[in-house]
Amino acid sequence: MIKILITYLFIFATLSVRAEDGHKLWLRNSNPKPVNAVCTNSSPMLTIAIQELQQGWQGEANALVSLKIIHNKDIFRDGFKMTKNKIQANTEVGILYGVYELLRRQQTGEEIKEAIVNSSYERRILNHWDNIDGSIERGYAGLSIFWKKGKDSLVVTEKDKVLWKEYARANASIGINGAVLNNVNASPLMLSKAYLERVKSIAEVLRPYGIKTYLSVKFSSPSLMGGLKTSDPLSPEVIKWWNDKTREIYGLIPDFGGFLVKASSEGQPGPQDYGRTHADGANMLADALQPYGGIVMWRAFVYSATDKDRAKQAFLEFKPLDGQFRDNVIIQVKNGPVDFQPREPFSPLFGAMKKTTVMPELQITQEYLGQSTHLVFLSTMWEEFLKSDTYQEGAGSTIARCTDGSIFPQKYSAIAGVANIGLDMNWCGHPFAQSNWYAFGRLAWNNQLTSDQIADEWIKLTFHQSALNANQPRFSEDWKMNFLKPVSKMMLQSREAAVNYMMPLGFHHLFSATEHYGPGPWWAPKGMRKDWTPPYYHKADSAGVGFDRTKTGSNAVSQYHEPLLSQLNDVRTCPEIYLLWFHHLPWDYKMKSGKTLWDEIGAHYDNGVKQVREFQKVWDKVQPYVDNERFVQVQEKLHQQSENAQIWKDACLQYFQKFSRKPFPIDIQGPVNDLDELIKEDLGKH
Ligand code: GCW
Repeated sequence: MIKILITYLFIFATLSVRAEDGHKLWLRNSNPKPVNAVCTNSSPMLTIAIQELQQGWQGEANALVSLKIIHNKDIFRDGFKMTKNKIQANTEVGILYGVYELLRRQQTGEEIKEAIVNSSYERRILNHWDNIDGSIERGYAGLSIFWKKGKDSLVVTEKDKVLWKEYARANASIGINGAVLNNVNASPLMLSKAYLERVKSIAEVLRPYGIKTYLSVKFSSPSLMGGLKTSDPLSPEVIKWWNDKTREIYGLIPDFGGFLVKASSEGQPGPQDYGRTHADGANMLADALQPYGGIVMWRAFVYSATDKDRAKQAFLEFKPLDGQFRDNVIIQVKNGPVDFQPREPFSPLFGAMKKTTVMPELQITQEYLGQSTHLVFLSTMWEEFLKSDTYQEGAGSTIARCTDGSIFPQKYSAIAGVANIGLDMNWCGHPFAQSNWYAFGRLAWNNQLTSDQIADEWIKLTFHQSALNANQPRFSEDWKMNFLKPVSKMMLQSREAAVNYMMPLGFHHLFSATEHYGPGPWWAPKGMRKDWTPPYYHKADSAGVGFDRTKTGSNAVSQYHEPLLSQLNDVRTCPEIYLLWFHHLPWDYKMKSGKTLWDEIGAHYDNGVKQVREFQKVWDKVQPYVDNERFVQVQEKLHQQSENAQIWKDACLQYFQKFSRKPFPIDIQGPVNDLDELIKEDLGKH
């Protein structure tokens, strides 16, 4: 009888690995223990803090937990002091963050000792590229959670509010405290009364979670919306228009964060249309926002043809303006000098703008990294970026330190990530894409965190199965060995794998068409801007391959600080991961491995394909530990990723072979796809 019962229990335990639609993200509070939470003050935000404790408490049953607003000068901004059962902060939002940290530590089994925890950046912001018709630029997880099409598009429903609340909670749980609600390619309608009313409703839901609302604005709004003859930033009527509009916005949303602006970039209007500089444009908006404490995030993603090398253009335009911006202007700079490629060296603007606040812009949505089909954990890419040494103020001037206020005196500090969130049930399309949202928040909070710590936390929070009885350890040794470890290893390798099968050794922008998904090193339609086509970037010819950005080439290296400049300039010291970014080299150039460049390129593509096949094996083995729904979803996506990786390899190697005229490297698997077929089918347009 007992045996039958045990068997029954065992079956039950196995079945209890329930189906999961992924909607709960990393917030899967299960079986909370009773807790007695008391707080000195009361407010909607503190009520949330208490509710969270009650819903997620995993500490001692019936513990007394005290939440207290204090004045402690070692706690900055929204930081907090934490012990096992006490959270103190100078602000309400500090208390909320302390609660989430305490719960996370309980849920992941991390040690909880007395500590003051402060954030690296003051502003930790998601940029949504959501259009007001509900579509999302570079969105791969369904339509917008904020905007929709149709005649009822501005009606705020209960369903909307529930979703916004879930969104706000997820963000707050990882410390994100700002959201830009619309695409940087902004519609002027965004600033109309009707849309601003909806923004107000969204802001009301986000506010108790400590999230400020921001908007992207179109620079020519005064003419397009206001009917003015010009949008010249120095024109008094334009200045007045923005002042009035800003006042109107703050009337609706008193804690409004400010504007994000894409100006004089990719066809968007900007101050240059009126013969003015970026500083003129940004300062005019900054002055309008200043009385209310708002900021302007002005993007440096510009590449008008001021130089033959697109990678140099943002620096050429912005560096001379250093010192000319108001102190509530932040220049938002993409991590790399070109555009969110699988791997780029950092943008030389970091550390070089010494009198201007600069914030990194990272891309969480995987525009160039397999979108919502490929499993790519971006944390390692961001960690590599944040730890890069600019040498601008001596060795150790990492990007993290140049941007978080450690090196330069600056009024604000900020970091942004382009969101990967949509209406899909699991928010991000790929179950593992949630880890990138999570990682962005965690790194924005603490830019010194390591990716293995982040992966470890995320896996524990996302895939933890509740124990059958309270005496079982939260994570069994078996689970850690056979699930946590292999899955974490797979995540940590995944970005390098993508670099290998897409564009290793400094290759960049080898995408077909403008979808930025599949390979197209050949793609160069007549009449297309050259710097939108792959041949511009790889420059393959019979002599070799790569973009010569050395002193004798485009001289992009000169935008970096010594000793990095010389290191990148010299082919013998340039890190091989950036080799073809900075050098044009013969196909039989000798690599550190002893292989020729051609063979080494082949080895990387081949390795990338093998790595993904390895991921498939890892995932197949962890089946007993995952609910069926997520298991199958990831399995199918890995299958597609594996096929795609093969296509990338076959396409790129066979294409470059036409220039190298060398045999396929003998120690790698030969192509299985025909190049002409691949060109015809064009995975880019998937
Ligand atoms: O990465 C590129 C994208 C565009 C995007 C642009 C930008 C919002 O391909 O879709 O537009 O960058 O960052 O402004």
